[in-house]
Amino acid sequence: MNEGDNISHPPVATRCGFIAIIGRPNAGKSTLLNAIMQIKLSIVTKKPQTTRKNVLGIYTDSDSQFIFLDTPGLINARYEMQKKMMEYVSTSLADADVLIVVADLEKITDINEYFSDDFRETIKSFDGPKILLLNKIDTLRQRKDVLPFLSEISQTSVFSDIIPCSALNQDNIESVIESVKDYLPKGPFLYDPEQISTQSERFFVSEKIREQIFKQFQKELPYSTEAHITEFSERETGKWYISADIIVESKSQKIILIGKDGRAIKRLGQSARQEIENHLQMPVYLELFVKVRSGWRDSDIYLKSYGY
Ligand SMILES: Nc1nc2c(ncn2[C@@H]2O[C@H](COP(=O)(O)OP(=O)(O)OP(=O)(O)O)[C@@H](O)[C@H]2O)c(=O)[nH]1
Ligand SMILES: [Mg+2]
Repeated sequence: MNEGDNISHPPVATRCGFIAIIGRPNAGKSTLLNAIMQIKLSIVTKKPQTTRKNVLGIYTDSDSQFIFLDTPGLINARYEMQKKMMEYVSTSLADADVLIVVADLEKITDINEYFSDDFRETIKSFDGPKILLLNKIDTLRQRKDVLPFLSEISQTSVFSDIIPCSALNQDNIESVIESVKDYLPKGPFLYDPEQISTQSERFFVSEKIREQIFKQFQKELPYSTEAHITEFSERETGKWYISADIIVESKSQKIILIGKDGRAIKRLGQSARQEIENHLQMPVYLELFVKVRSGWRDSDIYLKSYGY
């Protein structure tokens, strides 16, 4: 018997908890999740309302497990789809131990205007530690008028911590992680430390397609469009076949999506396939079909079948 075999070590005190990331559309919530995870998990575009469903990211260090929930930006819902988006925000708040509110320093001019009554109510409804991230500090060089806002916000007692950061440049993200860690409840890990999400590859693949639609098409079209995976199978060894329906609201949108001689849909398919291959780390054959489903954003049946 070796010396020391009988010495019992006290169990390492681990921490584990859920953190909801909320804020206005385009504030940088998904960019923040990706910066923390060090992997592109959640889709990001320049357009607001990119995120429609919660995206769950699990970040585990030596003694703590952080389960982040990226959520859709807070809006006044018009369509049934947007109501579902806001329900995702509510459920993530109900599940969370810690709240991160992401504010966009590039957009803020007036504290009362930025934190509208609805936004304040949502923040207030959360009963736990709240951390305010002042995101996009990299844009501040162009804006001195934000200084009064910073001093005003630092006087509020709503937030346990206020942290300036740049999710895009991955600046000060360690402070965000440290701050959250202080508030995580003590407890065992809920997931394997190697696991980074609980969501299916089908979900991430449909998100990659939607991301390219947001990037390649303008105006209302991305907002009226959904990507729905209909087949995800290994037809030949090592090569995956993915078939997806692209749902639009009208015939005219279908024409735009397909483009002259099918050029637009071809370009969309090529870039989506690249993103999917990067994500899955394997070769993929991607087939896209455009379908008109008028009123899908207000139809419970369609929304349900698209995973809302
Ligand atoms: N300059 C700058 N841009 C940023 C920063 N963080 C995010 N962005 C940009 O802001 C835009 C929106 O970022 P997202 O991460 O998609 O924002 P979001 O809050 O998830 O938006 P929704 O999903 O629409 O609610 C993108 O163009 C990002 O590149 C930052 O720190 N600095
Ligand atoms: Mg987002």
